[in-house]
Formats: sequence, C-alpha cells, structure tokens
Amino acid sequence: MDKRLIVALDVFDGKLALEITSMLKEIIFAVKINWPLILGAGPGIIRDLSRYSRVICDLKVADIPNTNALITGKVAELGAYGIISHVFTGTDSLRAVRDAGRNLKLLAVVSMSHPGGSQYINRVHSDLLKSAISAGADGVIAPGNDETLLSQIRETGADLVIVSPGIGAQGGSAARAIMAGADYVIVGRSIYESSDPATAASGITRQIHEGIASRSTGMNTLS
Ligand code: NUP
Repeated sequence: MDKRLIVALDVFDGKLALEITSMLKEIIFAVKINWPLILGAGPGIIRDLSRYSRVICDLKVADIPNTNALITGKVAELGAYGIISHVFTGTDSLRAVRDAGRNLKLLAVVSMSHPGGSQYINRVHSDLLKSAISAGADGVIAPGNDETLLSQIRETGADLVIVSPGIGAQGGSAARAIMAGADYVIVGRSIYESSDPATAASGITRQIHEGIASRSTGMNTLS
C-alpha cells in the first residue's frame, strides 16, 4: 500500500516520540519533527527516530547562506531523511541548503496553513515556487486546509511534489487535500493527542486512499 502520511511529532518527550514512531512505522511514510522535540529531547533524537522511520526536520531554515549550510550539514550528519526550509530569505539561501544537504530531501515552504499565512507569505507563493524550483527543491509545502491555494500550486507543475499540513486540528480533510493536489499529508495533533494514535493514523490513511481513488491526476513521489 502506498504510504502518504507524515506524522508531525510536536511533543517534548523523546520517549513518547519513539513510542509513537515505532507503533506507526508500518503505515507512515515518515515522521516530521520540529523545534519542540529537538529542544525537549536533544538533536540525538534525529538519529534515534531514524532507526524506525524516515525523519524530516521541519526547522524552517531561514538565514543567510552560510548559517543555512551549517544547520543543514548537521541535520544530514545526524541521519535525517529530509529538511524543510523557508524560501523567502532568497534563492541563494535555499541553494545553500540544497548544496549542504545533497543527500537530504529538501522541502521548501511556499505557503502556510495558519491564518497569518495569507498576510504575507501566501501572497507571493508563485514567486517562492519559482525560486524553490530553481534552487533544486524536491518538493514544496502547501496548505491542506486551503484547497483553492493548493489547487493553484498544483496547476503550476504536473510533476511537483506537494506536502500538505493543515489537516484535522487546522480544519483540513486528508481526502480533500489529496484531491486538490497534495501528494503527502502531514498530521500532528489529530494523531499524537489521540488516546489511540494507531487507530487515528489508520483512519487518516483510509481518507488518503479515498482521495487518491477520486483524484484525476497521478501522484508524485519523494523517494
Ligand atoms: O504551513 C505550515 N503549517 C503547518 O502546520 C507549515 C508547517 N510546517 N506546519 C507544520 O505541520 C506545523 O509546524 C506542525 O508541525 C504540523 C501540523 O500539525 P497539526 O496542526 O496537524 O497538529
């Protein structure tokens, strides 16, 4: 079965993150970790989680090229599968992430799922997308809870890999996000706050497959 679910582990507790990952490893494509887990459990958690699953580090790298390269090099050394970087700092900064993390999948933030996303970043999504493609990103982040914007981004490239958060706690539906053009969905609270994360993740996986069955275009793949 095609795995299209990425679980966001926005918890501080490394033991809990490892428990959830080992419980879900057969049905998920990857886990995505963010500052809460890295600050709570230390950067070694990247290596520990990598024993069970691909690990995408959502550090939203957003600095000058030299600093971006230092961060990315360390993430690669710790065994991560992917890294999420901002694009608004400019193509040179994103290219530094690309060059320092040749073995990492690079996902570029061209739009965001929270209400403040429409204030600045989502207004310039097409410029950010061009920059992401020219810097050699493997995929982009686009909101699963804004099907209009997601479809617009989908229309810009048939072979563009789109990874979408905004499902569940932020109001989006996994099935509708896939139908609108997402190739992978990111889900956090609806899974890790559930009393039964395995059942919650299976339910979302079913929705993803409903979406794939109703989608008119093919699915793009990261690995
Ligand atoms: O636009 C974005 N929206 C978003 O929620 C870009 C992201 N990277 N995220 C991340 O996805 C966010 O930091 C969190 O880790 C996850 C969504 O979590 P949840 O709303 O499903 O709990």
